[in-house]
Parts: sequence; C-alpha cells; structure tokens
Amino acid sequence: MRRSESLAPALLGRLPSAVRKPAYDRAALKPGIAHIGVGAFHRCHQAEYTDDLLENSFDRWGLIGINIRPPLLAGTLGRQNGLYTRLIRENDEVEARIIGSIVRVVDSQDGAAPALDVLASPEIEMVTMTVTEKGYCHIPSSGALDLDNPDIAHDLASPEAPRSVPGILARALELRMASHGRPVTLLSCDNIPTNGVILGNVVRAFAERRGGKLADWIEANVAFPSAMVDRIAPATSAADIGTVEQRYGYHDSAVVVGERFRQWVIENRFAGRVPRWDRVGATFIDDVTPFEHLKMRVLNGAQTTLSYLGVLGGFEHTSDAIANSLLANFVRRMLTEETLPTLMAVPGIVPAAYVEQSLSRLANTAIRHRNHQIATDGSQKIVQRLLNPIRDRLAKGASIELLSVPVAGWMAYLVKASTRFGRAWQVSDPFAERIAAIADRIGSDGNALADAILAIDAIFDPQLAANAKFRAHVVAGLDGLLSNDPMGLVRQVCSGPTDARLKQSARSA
Ligand code: CS2
Repeated sequence: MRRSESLAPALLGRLPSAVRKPAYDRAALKPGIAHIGVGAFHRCHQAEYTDDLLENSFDRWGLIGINIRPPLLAGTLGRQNGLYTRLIRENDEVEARIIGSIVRVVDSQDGAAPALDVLASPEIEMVTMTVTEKGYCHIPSSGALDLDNPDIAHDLASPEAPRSVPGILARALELRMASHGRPVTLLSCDNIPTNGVILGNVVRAFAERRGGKLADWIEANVAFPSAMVDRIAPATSAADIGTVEQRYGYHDSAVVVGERFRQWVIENRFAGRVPRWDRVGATFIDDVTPFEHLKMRVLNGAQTTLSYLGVLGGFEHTSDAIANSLLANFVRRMLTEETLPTLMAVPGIVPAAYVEQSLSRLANTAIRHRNHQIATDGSQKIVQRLLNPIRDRLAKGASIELLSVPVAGWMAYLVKASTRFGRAWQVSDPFAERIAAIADRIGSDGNALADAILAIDAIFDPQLAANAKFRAHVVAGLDGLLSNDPMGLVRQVCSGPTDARLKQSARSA
C-alpha cells in the first residue's frame, strides 16, 4: 500500500489487519435511513449501531447522510464513498474500524431541495437527526417553537423553500403525503429533554399553520419517539487524521474518535419499518424519561460543569479539568449530593455506580474534548443539565448550592467574552451577544449582572429566576468566578457551610 493513499472501497482489501472492515456486501446495500447532521457524534453512534445491524442481519438499512449546515460532506466522506475510520480510544488503547453504513452523502447547505428529495423518497422510512440543541428552534425554558427565530419566520412565510429543521421536516412530510403517503419515524438524537415531544411539537406547529390535511396526516403516519443517546465523540482534529496515517498508513479525512462506552435508549413508538438496533445493543423501551434525566443530569451535567469551571480555571480539555483534584471533588460532590436525589429509578442502573462510571469516562486522557466545544451553546444546554435538577431540588426545599456554581459558570464564561472584560475568549452561543451587551453595560457587579441575566425568560422560567435562594447562590458564584481567583470560589464552596457567605451577598444586594 502506498503511504497516505486515501480511504476508498478499493483500498479495503489492502488495509492492515488491525483495522476491522465491514463484514457485509456494501454494494448490495439499499438506503432506508436518512440522517440529518453528519458530525462526529453521528459517525460514532447511530452509524456504528447501523453498521453493527448490517453485520448482524443485513436487511436494507443503508444510511443517507445529509448536511443542511456546514461543513460540506462531498470533499470528505463523499470522496471516500461514505467510508470512514472510527477509532475507539481509551487512554493507551486504540481500536480502528471502518464503518460502511453510510451509502451516500448529500450537501443541502445552499437550499433544501437536495435534502427534501431524500427525505420525501418512499425508500426512506426512518429519519434520524443530530442537529444540535438549537436546531429545533424551540424556546429552551418552555419547549415551544420560537416564532421570533428568523429562520422560523422565514419558513412560515416561504414553506416551500425552508431553511430550519422544523420547516424542512414539515415540508418533507407534506411532499410524502402528496406523493406515496408512506409512514415515517422522525427520531431525534439530540440532548434536549423529551426530544421526541419537542420535535413533534415544532413540526406540528408548522403543519397546523399550513392548514389542509397535513396535521391529520402526520397524526396518522408519523412517529416522534424520544431517545437518549450517549457516546463521547469530540470534533475530529488534525491530530486524529494524523493518528490514522501514522498507525495504519492511509489518509482518512472523515476519521472520528470516540470512547468505548455507548448507549442508545429509544422509545418504542415507531411508524413504518424499524431498523432493529435493539439486536445490536440499543434498548427499545416504553418510557425513556428516567434514562434521559440520568444521562443529561449526570454525564452531560458533569461535562458542562467541567467545561465552564475548566475554562475559567485555565484547563483545555475535560480530562485536564477532571485531573484537577479540586474540580474532580467538586463535580463528584455536586452529582452525589444534589443531582442523584433528583433522579427517578432507572431500570438496571445503580445511580451511584453510574456517577463513578461517568467520572471515569471523563478522565479518559485519549479523548481530547475541548472545554470550549462543550461550552458552546450553553444557553441551550443548561436547562436540562442544571436548571431542571435545581428546580426539582427547590421544590423539595433541598440545597442547590453546588448545582448553582456551573450556572454562574456559564454566565461568567459569556460575561468574560465581552469587550468590557477584554474578550477573554471567543464564544458561540445564541445568547452571547445579549449577555456581552449586559456585561458591557454593567461591569462586574454580581448582583446587577445576575438580575439582568436571570431576566432572560427563554432560559430561566420566571419562577426560578425569582427564587431568592437560587439568585443568592448565583450572585455569590458570579462574584467568585469573575474574581482573579475563580478556583478559590470552588474551593470555598467545597469547604462547607456557606450561610455566612450568602447572608453577606444578600446584605450587599
Ligand atoms: C457534550 C455532548 O458538547 C456537548 O454538549 O456534552 O456532546 C456529549 O459529549 C454527549 O452528549 C455524550 O453522549
């Protein structure tokens, strides 16, 4: 094999034996699934489960991967005929496997037509998606469709040329209804709470505005199951591409690196035929809620916490942050003392063991998950990861001191990106500008900052924002995290009772 030859079907027979290859006849594969959002997570999760299923019982579940936002797929996955390397990395271990389940990729960034062609075709009976939290165009605090979102306003005015995910899906369903009429399942694989319910709501909101029979047709022919998905798979870096070249001698521009752990729990509510992912490790279940709470509050809650406190403390990756004993101790205490008591019983899982397993996953030094990547779009993440457990705790009169720290961390992260704070780093969050403007106006007064940020009701429901205990903890957190010694705040919170501190910040309010 010539060094750095690019991955392609013709190369499969010549790859080193350490690289596992698809054990089924790829040429016979027919597409049955479409996926929107072919990022690292999809390539490391749904596409791998599907590859397992093809090995297990073939059938006709090839995947068509669609991107409606950058990056373009044609020059990477497209050139490789959909093939890519999935590396599992755990500390010193590396395991390589070529995933063959993606049969075609479609770039639809400049207009919805190519995506609609696929989504409306009769052969597609399952549409999965990883479009990020903000892709659903919902209001995080309520789950309702955000009618002020410019893409939504555009799509409601021009439903035949949609830009948003809800607009594209509603249009695809309309085309299906008007042509072959075959049922379809739309399966969200994003970390939003009750993701199937939210997806159903935003798509139906469009259908109802379209009038005619669409809403009724959707009721009868479309399913929106909720699902919990899990595998840590950071954005691919140049170093990952280099790892494949160095270790295995070929070039793959669509490599993805993930941890060994994976989980997929899907609500048993389908329309049309279903890929039997349950034969290869996924779980089909009546109620996903307990799994969803467990995963978003524990694993994702810990990631979000380590990302904000990590950036503020000067750590680059999750594994660097958790290697710090103060942050490790903080996050373990937060999860054990405050998060765990909010969880429902989860069939087959011991919550305390799940916490330890999650913490050890985050300590995996071979997974280079940047804190800034996880910190992205925090406004769309903190409700399910932090604010919902805080609300549950408040309803029981229980302490929320630890869970409030990462909420203040998210605020401090965006505040410090403002001009007034010297643009400490670049951020990406739909609410970044609004919070930068607040910071520019107010400066470092924790009380005034907290008041202005808590007033954003798309994130903080008014009852929570008005809670004096929550507000006091957020103010104390902000003051500490915006000081010259952010880790000092974490140390202080870890060191015990804080009533005195709270009284002091209440006095200065
Ligand atoms: C991460 C998730 O970027 C993020 O928000 O917290 O992508 C996380 O790695 C996955 O949910 C793990 O399953």
